[in-house]
Amino acid sequence: MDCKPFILFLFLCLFIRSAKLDIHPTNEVNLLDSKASQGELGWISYPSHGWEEISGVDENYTPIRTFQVCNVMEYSQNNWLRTNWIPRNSAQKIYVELKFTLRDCNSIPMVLGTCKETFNLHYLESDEDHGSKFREHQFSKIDTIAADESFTQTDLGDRILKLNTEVREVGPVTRKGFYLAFQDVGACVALVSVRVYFKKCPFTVRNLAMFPDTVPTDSQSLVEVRGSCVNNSQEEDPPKMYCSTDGEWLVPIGKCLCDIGFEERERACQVCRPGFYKASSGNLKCSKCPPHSYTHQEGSVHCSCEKNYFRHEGDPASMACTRPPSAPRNVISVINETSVILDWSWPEDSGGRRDVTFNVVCKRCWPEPRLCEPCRGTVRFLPRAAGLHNTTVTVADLLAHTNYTFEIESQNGVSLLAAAHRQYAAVTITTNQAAPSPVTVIRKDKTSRNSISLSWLEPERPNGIILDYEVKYYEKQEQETSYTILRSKGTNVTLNGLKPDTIYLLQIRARTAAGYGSSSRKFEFETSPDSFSISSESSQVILIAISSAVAIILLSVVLYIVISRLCGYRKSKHPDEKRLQYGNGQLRLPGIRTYIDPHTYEDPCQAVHEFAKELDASCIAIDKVVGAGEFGEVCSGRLKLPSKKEMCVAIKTLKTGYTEKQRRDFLSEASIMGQFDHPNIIRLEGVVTRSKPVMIVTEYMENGSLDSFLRKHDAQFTVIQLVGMLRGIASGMKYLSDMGYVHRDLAARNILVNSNLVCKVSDFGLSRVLEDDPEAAYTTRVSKYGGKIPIRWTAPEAIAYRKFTSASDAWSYGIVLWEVMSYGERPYWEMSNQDVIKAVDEGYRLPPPMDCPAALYQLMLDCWQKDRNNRPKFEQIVSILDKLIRNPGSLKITANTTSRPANLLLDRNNAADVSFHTMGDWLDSAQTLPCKEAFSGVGYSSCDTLAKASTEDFKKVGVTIVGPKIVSSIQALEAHTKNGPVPV
Ligand code: ACK
Repeated sequence: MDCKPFILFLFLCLFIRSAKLDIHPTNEVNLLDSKASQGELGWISYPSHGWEEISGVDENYTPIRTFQVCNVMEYSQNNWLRTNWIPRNSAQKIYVELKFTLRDCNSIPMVLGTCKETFNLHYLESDEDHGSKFREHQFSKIDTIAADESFTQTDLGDRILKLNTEVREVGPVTRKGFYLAFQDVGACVALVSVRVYFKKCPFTVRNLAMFPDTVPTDSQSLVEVRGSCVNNSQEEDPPKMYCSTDGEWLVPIGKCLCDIGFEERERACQVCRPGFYKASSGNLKCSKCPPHSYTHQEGSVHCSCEKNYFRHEGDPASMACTRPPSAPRNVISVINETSVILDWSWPEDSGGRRDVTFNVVCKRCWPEPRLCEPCRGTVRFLPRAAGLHNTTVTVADLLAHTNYTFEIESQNGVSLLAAAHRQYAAVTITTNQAAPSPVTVIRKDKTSRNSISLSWLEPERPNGIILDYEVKYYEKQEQETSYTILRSKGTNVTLNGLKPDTIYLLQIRARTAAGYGSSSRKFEFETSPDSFSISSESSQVILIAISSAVAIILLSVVLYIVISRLCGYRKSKHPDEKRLQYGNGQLRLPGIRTYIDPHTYEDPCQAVHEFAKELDASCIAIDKVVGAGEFGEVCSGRLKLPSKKEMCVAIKTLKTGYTEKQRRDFLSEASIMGQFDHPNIIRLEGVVTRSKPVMIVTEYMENGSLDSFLRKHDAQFTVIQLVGMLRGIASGMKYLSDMGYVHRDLAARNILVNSNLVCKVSDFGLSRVLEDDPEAAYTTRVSKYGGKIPIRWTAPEAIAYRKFTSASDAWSYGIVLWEVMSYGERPYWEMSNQDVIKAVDEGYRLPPPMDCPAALYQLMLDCWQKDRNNRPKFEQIVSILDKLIRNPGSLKITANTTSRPANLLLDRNNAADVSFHTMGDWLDSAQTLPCKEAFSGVGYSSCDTLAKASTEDFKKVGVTIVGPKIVSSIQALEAHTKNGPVPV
């Protein structure tokens, strides 16, 4: 029976189903695939009537070749089908995949007992193709192949068709190639496809390393494979993987990193795009260029800086390019004799960097012609002159009464890279007079029984011309209970009349126009013992010398009295004498310059020309009007004097149509101003009286008057800056009071501020003192000039009975202090003048401004002491403020609660106690032991919280404190600074 046709039919149906699954894994490399051959396969059949090659088509109508055999009706079947020679390639182990159908013997009618349901698979290795030579015995059997599923024919005549797939492994194979053979011993089988393959680990890229195609070994062990880095990458750890016998990659180790300028994209290292950079190797993405930098190229490792921007060598590539900082701002100087504290604000633009530092350059300057030279090495900078991280420096050991310019330069890490100009702010100061430093070197030249001759070296810093030396000495054992003082013009002296064999202690101090300096330390000297006798000759000489000296001294005294009487008479009209008479009614000490009231001149024009320079109007250019004064407009402009640099000036004009009195009054301000020479007093440049308009020309103050300046810059300054301004005002007022001048209208509106925040006292009118001031108000009391009084700024005794003194100026200073600390708030707000007078009289005082340091509020209260003798002198105010500046920590304790002061005044007795610096001080001084408990009861546990407590809070716990009668802020401050840093 021939069953071949129906077998073939089955094949086709099965192919349609199996083809869909016929996708081989990528790690299988085919050595043979019968389905891939479209022509005859050319395999050999023995005997030739056994296996038969048949053509068919698959589901795509692609021709395929199949083999079949079905000699089930005959005995002793031994049909071989041998493949062509298959090259081994690199395979070590091969896989044979067979697809076949096999007919169930039971389904074949009338078969003899020979029908089989298996066939055998064999192979033969050889190094070459043997062609058609076939020897059965050379083949080795791989396995007997049985069908998992055979097909059968049902009773109804339907056929159930099953395709079997069997895979067998063979290996290791070592020869160059091999044959496979299929032995049929009497089955009905159709070999639909034969595929021979081996497995490999295919090429792959892992961790940016490439791993080549790798054929696993036949043994069970893994093959270790070294990867090689993809282009533009470097090994970080050597990359490795293991190829398993199943053709799978296992255990990746190590990795490669993309080079700089390349990033990992799609398992490769690809170049950075323009506008991006990568500065370090690693598998990061390329980064966008940071601010102020760019790149137009691919593969950039960094970005270039834009014009005027730079990168410091230590800057990371990811940092924005930066530029040098702008100049420091708001430089203020606080002068203390021969030292100055410079304080400034951070530059507006730090250039994008945090490493801003400051250098201070000191120049000593002469005004005419303006020449400057670098300061000598004796000048000390604290903490140092260069590389300052803070915005303050103290410059010490300057020369007294000398002009200096300080340039404060800001720098950052890229300043040196920028060829730009230095960025600095300059401030010019004049040091004050200072007493000489102590004498440090004293030498004993000669000693006798009754005398000692000494000489010494001039003090290291004389700070002026030394007028004489004071030598004080006494017997050591007398402990200074009695001493002798000698004055010497030179640097040597002989002390006579001493006891023999006695120890003396001696101190010397030098005197200049600024007064005595500190005494030297005590030096010890001993006279010779009694046995050391002087010859009679020498004693005679001494006697003659002493008698002559006494005679000369007597003669000098007589001559001096006669001459001074004569001169005194002749000079009685000299202003210096008026000084003694009119210096605020006080007798001033000779040698100290004193203010002269221009009204004491019969012709006030004479006073103007004595104290003010007449300017040629052609030297003045008016630029614009900046305000209105009582007598006319106030303008800004420029003054260009021959052979001098042009300078900015303020010009006060006298409006046309003035009366003679108005002219006199207008110019009296210049007569007063012209007598002053101090860095905190507005400087008069000159007057124009010989042409019209009549003008008063002063230095120009860029920031105008202090009250409006503060209102414009509300809360923008540090406390130290405010204290620096206040210190300047106090220093100017000290100068005025030393000169015997009483201002009478000290108020923030009459203080001018320049571009360096230096404050200068201005407004020195006379009759105007109170009349042209818009704040002046009519009261029943009028000033001695018949003018009005600015009630809110004026001391009660000046309001009540016109007692204007430096002490009433100190009261006004307290109000200025309040105005400054409240950034230009109006004192007593909208209270009426009458209410202000009444409240102040009853002991009420302004409350502390918001965030006002307690020490400053205490100073205000001291200035507002009812008894004017208890108010601080301006000298003390300056020294208090200096101490605060040197010890900024003392400004941290604030006097008030957090809000702006309410429109309510404080009882002076309570208010006076806001300033205590430690809680203990305060409680102890208040002598209120029970109150300690009371406070602990309401949770006042620290000085800070206590300092913030309002008067109301104090009252709540029943504490009332009587304020000390003395100037408590000075005491409190001194007590505080004792423990604070050592003053410079
Ligand atoms: O606040 P201000 O701008 O500053 O307005 C007033 C105005 O003139 C009337 O006094 C301004 N002023 C007065 N003297 C000077 C000066 N020396 N420099 C600059 N401004 C001045 C003042």
